[in-house]
Amino acid sequence: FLTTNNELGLVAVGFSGGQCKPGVDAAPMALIESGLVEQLRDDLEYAIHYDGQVHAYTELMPAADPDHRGMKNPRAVSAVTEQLSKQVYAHAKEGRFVLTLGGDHSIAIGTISGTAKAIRERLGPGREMAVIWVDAHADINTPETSESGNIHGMPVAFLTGLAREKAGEPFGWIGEDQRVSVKKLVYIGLRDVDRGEKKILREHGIKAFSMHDVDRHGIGKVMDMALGWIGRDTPIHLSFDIDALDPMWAPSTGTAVRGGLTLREGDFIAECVHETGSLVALDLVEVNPSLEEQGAAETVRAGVSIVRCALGDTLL
Ligand code: HAR
Ligand code: MN
Ligand code: MN
Ligand code: MN
Repeated sequence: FLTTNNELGLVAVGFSGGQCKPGVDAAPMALIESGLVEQLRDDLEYAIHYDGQVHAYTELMPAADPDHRGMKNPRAVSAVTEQLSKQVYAHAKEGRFVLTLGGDHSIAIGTISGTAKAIRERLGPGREMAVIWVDAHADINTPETSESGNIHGMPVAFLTGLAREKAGEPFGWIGEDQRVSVKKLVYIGLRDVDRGEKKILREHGIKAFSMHDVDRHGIGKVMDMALGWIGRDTPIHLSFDIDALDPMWAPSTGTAVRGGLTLREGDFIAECVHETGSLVALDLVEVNPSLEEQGAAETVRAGVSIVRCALGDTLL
């Protein structure tokens, strides 16, 4: 209802500065080389708007980037996500579905801020989109609760306003119209949540379905509950971290955690969100083809499968 028919904006983000392991920047090219764009165009019949580039944003890299509030590469991540936010906003404003291929999960600061602003403008006052965050991790550390200083563990804190910066500081560009409220956020797949993050989730009453919930209820019931929490006719931005999947299906990722979703459970989540008709954007992040190289092709294949399912591929 909010995306015009089968128009898709694709943004390829080769950025790894939200964490310390090189290689996650190569994921967009690996996904594209595996035929993702042709599949979306030919099998799923999307009209694809793509500038043909994997953006590395090298022109935005600061000469010096000392730690700020304990964050590593704060200016680089801030500059990249600010630019990405504008790119995603431009697609979303045209009513296109926005597919962003990362990159580490810090890039969600750019993608979600971009769609949040565009969707707010389209919906009018008092209404906002929801975010479904599928991940082994909650990525809701503030700079102060983070033990690693890696910004890919903090995007949700900046997007919800739990972490804030003054204008001129890194991430000071994030405005109120680019944020999402904690009540519109739902997690699925959590199993490696830091102590400070658990406190944040509890104190703000954030809806979260851990692997324990998936085990207890099954993924079908979990999706009913997740989508029920969001409610009908609410635009949804799906941010899918490949490490939500068990390392058996997605070994090539920077912070793999055992005990995750099966590939079918991941695909099922994507299928259910597609079926709502309310999905407006998808991020696929944290595929790192240079890690566990024997599993790289399989990890890329899993990523392609998630994207296809979210974009309407069906089994029958
Ligand atoms: N919670 C840890 C931290 O903040 C690990 C975060 C890992 N994050 C990702 N994205 N791989 O989900 O450093
Ligand atoms: Mn993540
Ligand atoms: Mn993760
Ligand atoms: Mn469909």
